[in-house]
Amino acid sequence: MKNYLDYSNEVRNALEEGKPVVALESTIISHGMPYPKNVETALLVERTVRESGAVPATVAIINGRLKAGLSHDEIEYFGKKGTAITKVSRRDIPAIIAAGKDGATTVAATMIISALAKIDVFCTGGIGGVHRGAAITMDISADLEELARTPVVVVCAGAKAILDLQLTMEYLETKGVNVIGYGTDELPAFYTRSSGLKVNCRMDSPSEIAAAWQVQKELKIGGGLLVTNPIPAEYSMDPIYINHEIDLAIEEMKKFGIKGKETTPYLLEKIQKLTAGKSLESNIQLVLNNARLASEIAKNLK
Ligand code: PSU
Ligand code: MN
Repeated sequence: MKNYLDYSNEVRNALEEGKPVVALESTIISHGMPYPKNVETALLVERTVRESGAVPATVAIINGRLKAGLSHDEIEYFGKKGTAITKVSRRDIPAIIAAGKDGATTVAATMIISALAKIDVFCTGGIGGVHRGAAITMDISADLEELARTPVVVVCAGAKAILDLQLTMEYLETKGVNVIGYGTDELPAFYTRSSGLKVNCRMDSPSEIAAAWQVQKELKIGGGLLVTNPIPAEYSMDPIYINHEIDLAIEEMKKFGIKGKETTPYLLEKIQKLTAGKSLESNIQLVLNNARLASEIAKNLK
């Protein structure tokens, strides 16, 4: 892997010493939040991981090199360039490396690089999933397929209602992905704590999650593990309000004929505008909350 992957000194030392490490993605920086909040948030998430007793490894591709651990300047660069940096999922990795380009890694791509870097736990905000209307569009995020095949624990706040959450759960069931609700029986819906859908399995402590992960690895069951962590109640949004804004954003998207990999970034930006930044504040808080849980899970791994 030396031919493709660079560790930051902090991440390399942590892994060599067997310290807990938490991977973080970079599409959320370049395509998921506006500048400069994206940079502030990325640095705050790193700080939260450190304060929780783990080492953060923000993952990206720079000049064709896979990176586990970015400097503050590199995070600033990804935030400032924003959507000018290519959004990189599984299919994009080889060509971006071969061309020596930069890439902001999605959940799928960050899982692949985390697994190569021997990092077991990855913290994000929301995963991609089955989009509404997928029966016609076939728009299903590569994140789901990655959860089916790549051995990483992904901590998220569920998925946004821009997706069809029921179909997303069905897809994960078919693919054999365990969806854990942390302290809840219900799948959290990102901005809100509940969706009306049941998770596969409820767990109330990081040690339970770590133990289940250890068994999954030892039995070589394969694939990842999805941990869904509800947004703290004080930051959760009114479901009627936010779902209305999401519906408006989807209408706009259809009107402008937005498709493919542009869909998710378009909807994220539109929702932030429609809610005058309120959804962004919730988004930031739920990521910090996930960073704390991911760190605790990493600390419980042997
Ligand atoms: N959902 C969010 N914020 C995000 C994303 C999803 O609430 O930033 C990003 C993640 O990087 C995720 C990607 O992996 O969007 C999914 O994109 P797509 O739907 O094109 O697979
Ligand atoms: Mn898609």
